[in-house]
Parts: sequence; C-alpha cells; structure tokens
Amino acid sequence: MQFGRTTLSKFVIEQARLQNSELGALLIDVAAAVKTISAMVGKGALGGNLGALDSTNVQGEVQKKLDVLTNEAILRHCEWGGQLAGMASEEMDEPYAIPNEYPRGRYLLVFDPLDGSSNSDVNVSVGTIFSIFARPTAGDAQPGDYLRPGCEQLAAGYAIYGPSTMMVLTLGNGTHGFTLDRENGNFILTHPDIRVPEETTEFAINSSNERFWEPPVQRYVSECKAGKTGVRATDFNMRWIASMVAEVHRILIRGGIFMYPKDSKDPSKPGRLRLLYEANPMAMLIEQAGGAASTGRQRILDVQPEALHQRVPVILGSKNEVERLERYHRDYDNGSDRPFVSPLFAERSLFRDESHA
Ligand code: AFP
Repeated sequence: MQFGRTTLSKFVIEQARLQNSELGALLIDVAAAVKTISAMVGKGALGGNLGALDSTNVQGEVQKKLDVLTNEAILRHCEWGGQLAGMASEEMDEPYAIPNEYPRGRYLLVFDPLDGSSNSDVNVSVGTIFSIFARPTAGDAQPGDYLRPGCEQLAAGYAIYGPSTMMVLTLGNGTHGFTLDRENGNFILTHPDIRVPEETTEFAINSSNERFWEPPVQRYVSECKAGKTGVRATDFNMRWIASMVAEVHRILIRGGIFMYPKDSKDPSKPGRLRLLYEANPMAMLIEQAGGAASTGRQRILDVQPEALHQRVPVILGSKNEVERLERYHRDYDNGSDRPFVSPLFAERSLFRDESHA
C-alpha cells in the first residue's frame, strides 16, 4: 500500500476482497457519514447545533443536539445501500429496522454516533464508534442477532474529530489509521498497521471515583501514583479527557492504559461504558494492534451480551499493564493480596509477597 496515496475506499475494497465479503461498500458508507459529522462538528457554535435538548436517551443521559443529528447522519447514509439487516445505537432505545423501500443485507451496524458528546460544547475532541457483525442470512434483523460476543465482530472502528479528522479501523487484519484530506474529501492511509507498545508509564482513569473502585484498582492506581518511591520504581503520568475515542487514540499511538472499572457508585451499573458499541469495537482495535482489553476478570471480546445497552467494566491498552491489573483482580478474588495476618502474632505482615509486587 502506498503511504500517503492509498485511500480508505481502495483499502477497504482490497481488504474485503481478500476476505470475500461485501464489507467494503458498508465501510465506505460509514466513512461518508463520518465526513458529514466532521463538517457538522467542525462548525461548532456557527452550526447552531451545540447545547442540549430536553430529551434523554435510554441511558437516562440528557441528549445533546449533536447526539441526535449525528445519529440521523449515520442512519441516512447507511440504510439504503443494501448491506444492512438492521442498526442499533446508543441514542435509540430499540434497534432500527431498514425501511421497506430499501434492500436488505446480512450485516448489522452498531454505533455510538458521538462519543464524548458532553465535550462538544467545550471544543474537546469527540468521536464516532462503530462495530459490524453479520447474521447468517440477509433479511430483517431479530433482537437476538445483536447480542453476539465481540469476538464475532467482522469489523470495528472509530472516527476522531480533533485537530484533524481520522478514521481508525480493523477488518480483523491489523488496525489502520486514515486522515481526512479536507481539500479533496479523501481519507488517506497515514497510520498502517498500528502497534500498541507493550509497556507504558501513562494511565487514564477518572480519579474522582476512587472511593468507589474495587481494591485491585485502588492498589494499581496507588502504585502508579507512588511512582519511583513505590513498588513500580518508576514515575507515571496521568491523563483523563472524558472522550473514550481520544483516550484510545492516544493509547494506539503511544501506549497507555485506560480504565473505566467496575465501581460501587451505582450498583445497577457494573461500569459506565456500553459493551456493544463502545467496549467491543475498541477492544477489537486494541487487540488487533497488539494490546489487551479486559473487564479485569474476563477478555472483553468474550463477554456474552444479555442486553443491547449493557454496560461493562473496561481496562484496555498496553498488554503488560492490563495483564498486571488482571493479576491484581485474581489476587483479590482468591484472597492472596490481603496482607498476611499471622494467627500467632495477630499482626499484619509488613511485607507483601514480592511475587505480587
Ligand atoms: P458522553 O458521551 O456522555 O460524554 O460520555 C463519554 C464516555 O462514555 C466516554 O467516552 C468517556 O471515557 C466517559 O464517558 C467519561 O465518563 P466521565 O464523565 O464519568 O469521566
């Protein structure tokens, strides 16, 4: 592939041909929707689309005008091409049936049209996240068709609307980045075969929730903050943008670990992020780039969905750090991380078993 010359269209058609799929045409429609959204978001206050509506989505979150407009953009661009059996979105309570006047295909498109939308009013990078599955036959999707584990995704990706607009996607053969050339409207392959560094000293978490985290997460973050003075023997840096797309993009480019773990803040929600259209696509992208993505206790791509808008704890990024945090969860669950209390001395040991450090 020619750096700086390969367009997204050429790339996805070539990749889809190699896999004998019709994914190319669908991904080109998604890219067209992304260009529409990029122009909409890029207008900022001049577009008259900032601010909130007085409606809430199925998550109970106040909808931004852009949440609804970007959702519409994806539906309109993708409903007519004949590749889809249905669509589902963070902004729609129920899946979207393809209108009768359009042909149907066997693919399902699941998406968060504007991730990080609470940042759109303050001009911080936001994004679109999407995931593509196939059902066995063409036709109208049934509700159960959407409840497939992330390991069955055929493709996944995101758009990030930042200083430049980029699309990062995978069809199961590596993770690749494309930058929008605004002068001619082409997405150009600029980041072929992205690899996540296995090591990192940069972590991302919303520390205001610290008192609600489980002990293994408190332990991990405390060790990162202790830096050179603690068991990690090196200083860490912290980031929190509150746009998952921006966090994941940074991690794909320079490494890091992103955590939105299970917490006790709202016992009805095992995490904040949604499995089908946030965690799964990001997990596929990260794994295809050599990273890891876990709930802390399970590979995200192996989680069996039980509901369309199900939430899940998310820990993803540089493989060695994700594996360390998974180990801390195992130590916690099997009781081996608690300081040893000798029955003889009824005292806590001052030293943690170094094998866990
Ligand atoms: P919004 O789309 O409602 O802005 O939420 C963004 C998000 O789902 C994800 O992109 C961020 O990582 C996370 O929520 C930020 O959550 P906090 O606001 O609790 O930090």
